[in-house]
Amino acid sequence: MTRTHRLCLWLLLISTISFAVPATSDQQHPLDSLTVAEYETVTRVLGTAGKIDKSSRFALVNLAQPEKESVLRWQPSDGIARQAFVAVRHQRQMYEGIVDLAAEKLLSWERVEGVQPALFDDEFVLSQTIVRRDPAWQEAIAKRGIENLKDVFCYPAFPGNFDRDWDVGNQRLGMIACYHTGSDNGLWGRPIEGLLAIVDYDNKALFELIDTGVVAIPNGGPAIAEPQPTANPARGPVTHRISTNGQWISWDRWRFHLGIDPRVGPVLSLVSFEDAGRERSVMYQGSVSELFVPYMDPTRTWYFRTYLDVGEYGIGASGVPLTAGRDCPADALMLDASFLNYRGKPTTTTGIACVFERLTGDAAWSHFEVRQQGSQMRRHAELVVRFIVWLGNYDYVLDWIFTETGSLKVRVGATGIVLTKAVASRLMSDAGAEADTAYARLIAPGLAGVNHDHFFSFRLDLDVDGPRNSLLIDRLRQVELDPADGEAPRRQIWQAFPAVARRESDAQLSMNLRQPALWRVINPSATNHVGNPVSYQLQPGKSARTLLDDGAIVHRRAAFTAHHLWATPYEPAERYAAGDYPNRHPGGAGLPEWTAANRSIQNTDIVLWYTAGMHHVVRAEDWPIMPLVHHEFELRPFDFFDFNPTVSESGP
Ligand SMILES: [Cu+2]
Repeated sequence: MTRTHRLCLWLLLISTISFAVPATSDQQHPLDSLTVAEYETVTRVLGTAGKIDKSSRFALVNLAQPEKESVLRWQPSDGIARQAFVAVRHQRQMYEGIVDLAAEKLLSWERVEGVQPALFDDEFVLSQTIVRRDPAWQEAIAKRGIENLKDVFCYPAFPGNFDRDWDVGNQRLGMIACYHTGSDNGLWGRPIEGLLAIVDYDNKALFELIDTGVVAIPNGGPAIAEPQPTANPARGPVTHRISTNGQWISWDRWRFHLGIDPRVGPVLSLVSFEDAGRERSVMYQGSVSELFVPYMDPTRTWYFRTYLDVGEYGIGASGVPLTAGRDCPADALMLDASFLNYRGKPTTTTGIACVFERLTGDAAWSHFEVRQQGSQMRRHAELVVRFIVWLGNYDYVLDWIFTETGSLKVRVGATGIVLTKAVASRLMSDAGAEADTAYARLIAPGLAGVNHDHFFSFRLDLDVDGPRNSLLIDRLRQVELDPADGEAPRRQIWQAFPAVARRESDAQLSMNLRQPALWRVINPSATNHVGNPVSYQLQPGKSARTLLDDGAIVHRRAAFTAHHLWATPYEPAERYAAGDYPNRHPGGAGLPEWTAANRSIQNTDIVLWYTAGMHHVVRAEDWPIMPLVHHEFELRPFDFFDFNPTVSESGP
């Protein structure tokens, strides 16, 4: 739940681990991630221009996206214009700027009014120190039988925006809930319930203390067995068919550029598939856009827990350092990435992502031919790009999966530890159990897992055989027939009724089993060998939709959850579904704001926004650690090829 290098801070608090020495490399492509040397240029330019001082906090520094047309036209002989986007909080004000890295020049610097950036690492530490030195909080802790403040660990969240009196002031406030660490069972199973400290980070003071009464601290849960020592093989040799060139990765007939952005994590760009000697474009850029995790407990110490993990914490720089042979196969290609931390110091995370090939044991296709009494099959091999983010109690495993059949799948696995609430009931037969579990389920004596959702929003800038695309919706509808008119006595069938989405409002769609539809990005100017427009289909997988009304206060900041699918005309500044600064935002930013003009999305460069959702009713088996729950969707070639693309290729 925290952002840049919170892992570092966490570890600083409880142990000591150091990160690898930053490495630099020459840029080879306009989309390459910023290097340590470039980050140093950013801080030097801002320092020279007098825009920052020691008190300044860097909220986000990443590659300023170069103009798309210039990237598409780019040749290695062109040279590379490099610019960094910078968001800095200085003297309680947010500023955004662009730094020209080659010229070492500040191109723009603007104040952004009334917004709050994601959590800074020092605020994570400040959350602990503000409460610990407050006498009222100390008294509340003592009342709960805790003698040693060192046994208390606190975790900050942001207050959201709920039309409270103090929501107007845009103060930088944190909501601090604490846990008792004094057992072997881990802190997440020992919440100090009924106590919430609201802290003012700017004034380094307690803003309000809410104490709704003592609840016994639960005894955690069964200890999680110590992991077996794992072999930690040196990197490589990479034995599969992956080849790399700078940040380019090629496998089978796929080729793409992979960067790790500090805010959204992996960004896959210029994704193409080689078809009969032609490199055919599938997607210009794809990445996570936002994660929304609202809890459904309306009580005073819980109601605000509606986390927007990308905008409130940032997930890219919080990627877990992965180990080959444990988080990824032993022969995986391990990738590093550098970020600028909140104080303007470059850091590098080694193994922040891995890339590997695997045989799934499934068939890409198979067939038994009766006339020859023989069968054929093609083994299913795929390439996985893996990134794992650590968000406090939860962990998300994000896999982008490429298949030989031309599909690109995205799989998000939720795991880690559920957010728990201490309750008086120890058994469901206890008198107060029904009330205690109105918004939760009892998962251990005195410990409840609170109902919540996970929504994963993805930004998918598909360019199917080029940028000029349309969204075609094939609606499958029941058709009544009159047997008297036909040759056969059939009375009902279903037919596909295709319609092109002309404007943004036509593309605000959700899954509906009774009224199914295929969502396809077509290129109206390119046809396959029988004259159908080439396309890629966005095939949703297991998903859920918000159960709350569009206008509900909880969802105003995350209105993108109102539909599974949105489509917008390409606009470089539109990157985050809940807006650039969803923290404390009154709501309506991002997709609802952009689509208010109901722009044309026909035969132009379009971007899809897809949200996979999950209602999480917590079960006993989710404790003490939650088995991975996967959500997946697929970008599937649909008339993109003239036939099954694996038929003409030899398999692995
Ligand atoms: Cu969950």
